Amino acid sequence: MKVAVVGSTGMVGQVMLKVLEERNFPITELIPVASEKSVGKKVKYKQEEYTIVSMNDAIAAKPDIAIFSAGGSTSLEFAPQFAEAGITVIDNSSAWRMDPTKKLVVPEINANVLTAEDKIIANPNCSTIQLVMVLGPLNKKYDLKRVVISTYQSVTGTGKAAVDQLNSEIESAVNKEDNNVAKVYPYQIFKNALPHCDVFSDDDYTKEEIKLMKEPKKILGDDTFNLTATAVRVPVQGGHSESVNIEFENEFDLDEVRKILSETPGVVVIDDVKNNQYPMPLDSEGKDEVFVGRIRRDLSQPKTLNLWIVADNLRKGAATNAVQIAEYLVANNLV
Ligand code: 2RA
Repeated sequence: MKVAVVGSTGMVGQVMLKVLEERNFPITELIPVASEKSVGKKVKYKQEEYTIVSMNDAIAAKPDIAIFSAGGSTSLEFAPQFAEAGITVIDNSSAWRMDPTKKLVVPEINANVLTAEDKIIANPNCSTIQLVMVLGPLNKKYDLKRVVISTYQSVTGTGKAAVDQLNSEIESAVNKEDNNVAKVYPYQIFKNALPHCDVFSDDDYTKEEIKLMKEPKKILGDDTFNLTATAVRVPVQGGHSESVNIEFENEFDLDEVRKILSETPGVVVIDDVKNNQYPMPLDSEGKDEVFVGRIRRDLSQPKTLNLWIVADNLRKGAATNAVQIAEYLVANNLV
């Protein structure tokens, strides 16, 4: 397989290269792509250096698959050009996710919707991916009625500059000097929590919250339940955490819920509060699983469950999910 990684110098792009290597994806030729200013620079893959090429040179090289993590505007401009050239695009930006002609895929949940005709495939938002990995199997069994999500999102979701802001603020606090670091967020993030992930829309929800309220319905192929979300940025780097309250149409049994989730590929249940065992971002960093714990009945109303979901937003929340889509395409001769 000739594979292009578009946005290969970014945080997610670098993790994509790492995941492709770890999973030994059948690459015969790697084509790293980045913005004009990076053309000619090198990226490492399997202990070898590869020279970054331009978008047009990547199209001309005619890879079989192009995995994009280069932002929405770049994807809107170039994904159709790659697709036009017969290249299958897996895009990590939000550009195509809610486009009715494009598939939005978490392989463990809805890979079966993919066909050879899908030339631009959307990778869901990181906080959506870990949520639907849990909602999917529970919806099948108990039928979702309403979901309330509060997220606690890693600064890695914003990018390298945000990680630099957090680390610099920590350094300033330790050294007791203000090093005037460039601020990505409107406020200090160290020792803080910002209820502000992405930009605010006219209805006073952020775009991140709207993604969490819309994308799960498309992935699950089910418009019969409702969601509401509050997305919060916290000074964490290992992954996104989500407190989720789920009301079902039907009654459930807690032991059966734990069994269903334990048997779901890609999900790991860590739920032993008597021994302080529950998922944490510090433990999820660098892993591909979605971790679930604090599973308990909501005592305030029937047929309602509380739980806690944690995953590395750069891996299962982005790079690994995209690579798993590519693996499915190859395994099913769809590319
Ligand atoms: C965030 N989910 O965490 C968004 C984009 N990665 O900022």
